[in-house]
Amino acid sequence: MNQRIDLRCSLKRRLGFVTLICCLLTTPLAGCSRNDGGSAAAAEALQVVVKTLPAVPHAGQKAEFVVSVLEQGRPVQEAGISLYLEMQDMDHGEHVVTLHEAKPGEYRGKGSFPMAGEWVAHVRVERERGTESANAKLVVSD
Ligand SMILES: [Cu+2]
Repeated sequence: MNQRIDLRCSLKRRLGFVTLICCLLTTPLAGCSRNDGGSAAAAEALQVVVKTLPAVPHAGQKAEFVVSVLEQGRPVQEAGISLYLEMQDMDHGEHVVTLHEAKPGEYRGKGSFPMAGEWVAHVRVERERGTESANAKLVVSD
């Protein structure tokens, strides 16, 4: 048990910088047409922070993604979180990384980038009320 906690701590210390704090775009799913005047709640901003390990991922190598999702300072739990990785100025298609909730409001998963350069991670946050997304810019090295 202790060992496991130690492992987590050291992992955290080696974690890269905060790549981005993004504000949300609230885009409720088309199928979810609740139009009951609850628009204030729907317009609340999510705080999405994307970190990578290593801090600057290498092209062609696995990187770990750690995405924290907060709403009004509270962790957003049991959401479906996925990343769509897209190269900024080039079409490499879409690389989807599905994350799992490692602890409340913190989602992790692994993926890789085929090429060095500037990338955008589109973070999708799926909940019952709809899907929201945020974008984070990432730099990938050789
Ligand atoms: Cu490219």
